[in-house]
Amino acid sequence: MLSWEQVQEFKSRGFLKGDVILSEDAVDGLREELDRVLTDQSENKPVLSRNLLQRSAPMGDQVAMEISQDETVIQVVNIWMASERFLAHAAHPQICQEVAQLTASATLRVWHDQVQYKPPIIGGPTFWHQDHPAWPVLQPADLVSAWVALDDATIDNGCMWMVPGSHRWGDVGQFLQTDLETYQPYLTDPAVLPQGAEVVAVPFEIKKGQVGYHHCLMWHGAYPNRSDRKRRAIAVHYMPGHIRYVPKGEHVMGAFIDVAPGSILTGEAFPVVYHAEVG
Ligand SMILES: O=C(O)CCC(=O)C(=O)O
Repeated sequence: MLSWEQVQEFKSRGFLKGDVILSEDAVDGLREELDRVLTDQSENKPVLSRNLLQRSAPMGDQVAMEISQDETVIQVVNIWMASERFLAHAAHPQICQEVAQLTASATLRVWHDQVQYKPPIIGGPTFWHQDHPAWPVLQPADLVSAWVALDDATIDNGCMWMVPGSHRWGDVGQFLQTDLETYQPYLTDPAVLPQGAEVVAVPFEIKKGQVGYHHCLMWHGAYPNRSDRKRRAIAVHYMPGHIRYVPKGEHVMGAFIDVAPGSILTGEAFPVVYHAEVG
């Protein structure tokens, strides 16, 4: 359970470090499951498993050309569909209770999960982005993600970086740009930012088994991994109970949506992982 001060910190900064919530054994169990899925040994399959850096969007051709062929960020979307252990992780009682506090919601559904694995030396960057503009089918922008490290995530192996307060600037309506020398974010047209907004990124180092929370409008990105250590993590993107489906844009999870436009986004592919009895 989060304290009142922690909830206020999240509201103001848009991200928050939580507890170490997974034991060594639990982390080992998830790592084994990840290996099983990545080596195609699981009976059921995730929705996607790919090297994120082998596609051009949303990086743009220019950036794609400047990224070396070897750079790799393995992304596995909805590993919970391939692994009971990852499904149980998505329903982790402490994480769900804390996300329920951060979203002020009595119900949570999983929008989707994703592993991001940056291998040693060749692990590529995470380009600066906001999550919600990539999820146009969901309204309003009230989702919160729980990112749990499966290795210590530090600056040298590509921990995420955050821009404090940026979730309060809304959807900035353009791709965030990544400076490929400094891996810091910038905007092509900074005039869209509210007066006084300062783009200052800070590292968000997370210990193995620890959880970090971020709001779906938070500006975030990560350096490449040039260390000799892996950087594996599982993020679960949680929908509070009031999130509705809006038929707009495209997303890989779109194929799983079968509710009418304007309805609460329910369905087997979006399991309820938390429900508090109110009253
Ligand atoms: O793991 C990363 O480097 C990026 C993850 C991310 O963008 C997210 O969880 O929203």
